[in-house]
This record gives sequence, C-alpha cells and structure tokens, in this order.
Amino acid sequence: MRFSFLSLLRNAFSAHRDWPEQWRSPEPKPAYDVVIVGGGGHGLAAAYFLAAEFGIRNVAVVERGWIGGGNSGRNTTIVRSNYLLEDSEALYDHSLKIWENLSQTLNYNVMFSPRGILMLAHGHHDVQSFTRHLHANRLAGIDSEWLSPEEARAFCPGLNISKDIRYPIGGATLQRRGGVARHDAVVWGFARAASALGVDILQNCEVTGIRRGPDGAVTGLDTTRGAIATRKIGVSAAGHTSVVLEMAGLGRLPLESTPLQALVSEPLKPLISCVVMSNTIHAYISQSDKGDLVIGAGTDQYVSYSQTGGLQITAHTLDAICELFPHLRRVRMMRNWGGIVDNTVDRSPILGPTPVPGLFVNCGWGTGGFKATPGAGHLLAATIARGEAHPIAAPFGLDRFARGRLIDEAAAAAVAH
Ligand code: FAD
Ligand code: PYC
Repeated sequence: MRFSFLSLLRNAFSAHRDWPEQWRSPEPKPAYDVVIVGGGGHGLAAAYFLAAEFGIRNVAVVERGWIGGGNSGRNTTIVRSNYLLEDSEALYDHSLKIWENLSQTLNYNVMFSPRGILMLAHGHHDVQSFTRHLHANRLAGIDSEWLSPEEARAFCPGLNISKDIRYPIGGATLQRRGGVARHDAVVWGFARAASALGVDILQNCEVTGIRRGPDGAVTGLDTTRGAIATRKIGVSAAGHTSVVLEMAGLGRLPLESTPLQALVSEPLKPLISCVVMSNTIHAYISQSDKGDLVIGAGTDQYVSYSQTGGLQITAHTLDAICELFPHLRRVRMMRNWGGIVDNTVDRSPILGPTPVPGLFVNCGWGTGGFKATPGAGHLLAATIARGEAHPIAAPFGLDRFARGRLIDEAAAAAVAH
C-alpha cells in the first residue's frame, strides 16, 4: 500500500482505521541467504538495501525485543556530516545524501528536517579546532560556515552570548544541510519497505549462539525462536555487539559499552529552530515537531549495560543548557532515559568482514550512529552482497586496530563523550 494524497483521503473517511499492517510478522523459516542480527535502524536499512539494491530478498532481521527498541529509538536524532578526516567525511556525507531523499525512496515520511547544526566554540582552543574542521570540510565539498557570536545569536535567537558566563561563546560552525529526523519513523519506514520486498522481520527473537562449520565459516544461528541456517550473518547490535560476536568465538572486540542519556521537556511553542551543540560543556538541544525540547548529555564514564545512567550527568547538562539559554530555567522536564552505546578508542565505527568467513559487522557507532543509519545500512548491504568491504567502508575495518591505522574523530564526535 503506497502512501499518497489519495490513499490518505480515502482512509480519512474510515477515521484511518483500515490501514493494513505496515510489515509482516512471519514465523522464522529454517534457512535464509542472509540474517541480520539487530532490528535497529542500521540492521533494517541493511536488509532493505540487500533486497532493493542487491536483489537478495531471502533475508531475515532478528531482533531480541521490538524493532527500534535500542538506540535507534533512544537518540536525539542529530544528522550531520561535518567530521574531520577524509575517510569519515566520505562516510557521513554518503549517509547525509541518502537522508536528503529518504522519505521519497521509502514512500514514508521520516521527517528529515535540515534545519542547521550550530556547533558552539568556547574559548581559544575550541575556535582553533573548529576552524580546522571547517576548512577540512570545505576542502571535501561539505558545507560549513563560521559564525561570530552575534551571527550565531541571530541564527538561534535566545542564545546567551554574554562574556560573563562560565564558558563564553567565541563563535560557532554552522552546517546548514544538517538537522534532525523522526527516529521511530526511520525504523518503521525501513521495516515497511524491507518487508514489502520479502524480508522477514522476526521480533522477540534473541540470538543465543552462532554456528560454524569445520572450515570455520558460519552455518547458522541459534535463537529463542529456533535454529536458523545461513551462510551470511551481518551483526548490527550496537551496545551488544561484543556479546553477539563472542558467540562466534571472535574474542574481545575493541569496544566499550557505556550508557548515554537524553531527556525531553514539556511541549512548548516553537522556540528553538535549529540544533545547538556544545562539545565542551556536553550539551545539545533541539525542539521536536511536538514542541518538546530534546536535550542530550555526555556518556556516563563507566562500562555498563544499564539503560538509565546516573542523574548527576543530566544535572550537569541542564546546568549547561540553563547557561546557554537562561530563559529555559523554569521549563519542566518530562522524562529521561539512556541507551547503551558502543565506543571505539578512535570514536569511529567498525564496518566490514570479520576473520570468520561469512560473518560481517557494523558497530562502534557509539554516540553518533543515528546520522549514519541509511549510509551504514547501505554499506553493510553492499559489503555482505559482494563479500568484501565497500570502498567507503574499507578504511573502517576491524583490522585497523591491529595495523594502528586509527581514524581519530574524538573531536568531531565529542559532544557526547
Ligand atoms: P540499535 O538501534 O541499538 O539496534 C541494535 C539492536 O540489536 C537492538 O534493537 C537490540 O535489541 C538488538 N540486539 C542486541 N543483541 C541482540 C541479540 N542477541 N539478538 C537479537 N537482537 C539483538 N547518534 C546520532 O547520530 N545523533 C544523535 O543525536 C544521537 N544521539 C544519541 C542519544 C542517545 C541518548 C543515545 C543512546 C544514542 C545517540 N546516538 C546519536 C547514537 C545512535 O542512537 C546509535 O549510534 C544508532 O541508533 C545505532 O543504531 P543501531 O541500529 O546500530 O543500534
Ligand atoms: O553525533 O551529532 C552527534 C550526536 C549528537 C548527540 C549525540 N550524538
């Protein structure tokens, strides 16, 4: 069923009660050509592109809970591509270009809103580091502008540019093509489009084991809904990736899983029309279309699988937000939550084949993988279909840790670290 003006009108006459289910919920088949572990945005996008672009439709996505119940449904939805190094610029801009037409591609409104990302520089060191990013971005053809404090305030009215605060603003970079999207809609849009192409989405289906044959190659998976045979597995399990890959005997991965928190306020009239991020004081804010202020914090500084996190982290973030936007001091917060993010030492993802034949991985997106959802899914699909890393993904292989060829994006990703 395609969404169109006519179908919306027709369904309006039955108070929208007659829409068919958006994706199928089949029983698992005994075997698939490819199984994707993890029904977040990345896993569903990979399954969609396998079917849509590479003609591989006998695919299952196995999700231990419900689709989008992990970080895909818990993040603050910031989308941008203003990273420092060429490999990362190519990776994140590949994704941003897909975002720009994603609603049309999926025939599903993912509410991508390129409202501009303002990244605040506090102090001399920040100004130097941000201008270095800006020049690197422009050399790579990625849009970035420098704004003085006054220009930043004109772009984002209400921003406190007083010199008398703890971290005065020395300027800001602006990526106009960056913005936000509706996280649930991204998950649902990919699920619906993948299911329509024949992909089986298996919820409440936890992977408990990965089977390998005498030659070491994968032969299938054990799940809480039975065994599934397959020769190709793509793992896109975010904070649980190391746990899943250990099932294939891959040993310890260079990943640390930590909680990352966010919170939302009561709904307000339109107040903040762009996204504002401050790496230095670990705070970022935007306003959802419902009117809630969406606020994010830094990671909790300990390894944990708790999806809550420590209250002192959010208190610290609210201190920063109140300093940047003093008129928000009396706004009430409605709820906060956490997700488990998988951080690598260089704050860049891991995407590619593994030493186990037939086993592919997409992880390590840490605090910054929402923006990469369509791009990472596309690159994982291409890598699985061809059996070797897509050229854009190639620098991000697991082997870079052994070779010492790290892609250090700590500064570009640092808002939440
Ligand atoms: P997930 O959505 O977590 O999906 C992984 C899935 O794997 C989960 O649904 C999980 O249940 C499933 N799984 C795990 N183990 C198993 C198993 N054994 N069997 C079957 N299934 C399993 N990124 C940005 O770019 N911008 C932001 O503004 C941003 N803000 C963030 C704010 C917060 C609070 C958090 C927590 C993260 C934020 N991120 C942001 C990061 C971003 O959310 C993630 O990098 C991204 O969503 C990862 O998507 P995913 O599909 O890989 O993971
Ligand atoms: O990667 O842009 C980002 C981000 C913002 C908030 C959390 N991650």
